[in-house]
Amino acid sequence: MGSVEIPVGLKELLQGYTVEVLRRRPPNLVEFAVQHFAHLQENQRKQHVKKHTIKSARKGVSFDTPSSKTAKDNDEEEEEEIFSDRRVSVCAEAYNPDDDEDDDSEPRVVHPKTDEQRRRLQDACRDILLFKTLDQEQFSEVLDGMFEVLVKPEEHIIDQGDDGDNFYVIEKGVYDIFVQKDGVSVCVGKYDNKGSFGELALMYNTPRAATIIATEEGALWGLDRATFHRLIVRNNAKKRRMYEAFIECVPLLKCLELSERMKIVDVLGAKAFEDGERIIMQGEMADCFYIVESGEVKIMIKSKTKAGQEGNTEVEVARCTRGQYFGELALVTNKPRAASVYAVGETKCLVIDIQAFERLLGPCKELMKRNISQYEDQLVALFGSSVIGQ
Ligand code: 1OR
Ligand code: 1OR
Repeated sequence: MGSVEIPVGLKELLQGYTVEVLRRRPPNLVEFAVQHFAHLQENQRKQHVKKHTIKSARKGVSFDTPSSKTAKDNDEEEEEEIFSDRRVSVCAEAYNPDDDEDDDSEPRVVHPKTDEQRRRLQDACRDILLFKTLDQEQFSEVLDGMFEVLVKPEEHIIDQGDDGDNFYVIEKGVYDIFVQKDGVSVCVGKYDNKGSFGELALMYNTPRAATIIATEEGALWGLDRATFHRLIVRNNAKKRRMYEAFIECVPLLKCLELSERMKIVDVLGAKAFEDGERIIMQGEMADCFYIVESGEVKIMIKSKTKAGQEGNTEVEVARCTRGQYFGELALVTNKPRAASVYAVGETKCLVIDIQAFERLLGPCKELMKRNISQYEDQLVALFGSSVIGQ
């Protein structure tokens, strides 16, 4: 018997329909299929019109893009994207969220919630960095679009290599992060009752970069791919415009490629602090890293008594201003925070979580370590050798 050739795009087309059915649970599957495929056809038509318009507009104009693809490559990529509803792997840098205007025609997804659910959801989302640069309306659309997911011990929430479906915010539970290294699955970190994951595959149209497994019973809030695109990925275009110039002049980040610096912008959050507000507390466990965007911070260390015990008075040891960073020491050494940090006047910082720090700031670690060795010299000069190794 001859082999049957599966047409390109068929699998993704049927998968897309199945995902929508599971997500929306329509009462009539046939009627829903008619609507779903009619909507897809309409989007394809619009994409063709838009892409041809863009292509004609590009003629005679030169764009400085990070990728050096030929016109033929680009044409092929566009065809592929149209066929597979953008789920094939498309080069991260080539993807421009600004092009995503069609997303506005997507129906707004609302998962009804009780008051109690909404309160829990709001608590879980309060410190999520990806939501920090959204305006009020976008944020409330994100909350509307989220749905509760209860998980069991050892459940795989995400498997490395899969296509991305949802982004997740943690309400509770501990989740291990595994990454394949030389064919072996290695635990590279964990989320402990806070944070979020699953943004990378949705942002860059890439396969899942890690496996996430629940170690105990837990609760998550999911956000579907289309809503994540419409609200978060499109907001990233604005973020890149807002922070590009600033990020370019942060000395620490000079050791990264431009595309890597832009990936930092995609996942960072911005936080504002009032005069005197404590940003970091000495002795606490660390989960993020900071760059001062405006204002100033002071670094205070509790002096130690001769017996090696912590004293009550704090001594100012350093200040950081625009473009300087702090909060790296605990992440690099895996120890509690070595100092407290306070805002001096109104201060704004860019914040990067520990997973993004590990993933993206590797090339800057040597420079950080050199600076850390200077802290140690000064610490000994100020307090004597008893404080080292705290
Ligand atoms: P995703 O959509 O690729 C897996 O699905 C998620 O795991 C990913 O998004 C991140 O949100 C999250 N490298 C890649 N992804 C990571 C990592 C990670 N940690 C968490 N995720 N590294 C570990 C850093 C502690 C780098 C490993 C070399
Ligand atoms: P962290 O994660 O330990 C506190 O949180 C941060 O303060 C720390 O990372 C550094 O980024 C920052 N000694 C210890 N921490 C310092 C120091 C410092 N300066 C800045 N930080 N010293 C000052 C050296 C000029 C040595 C103290 C005498």
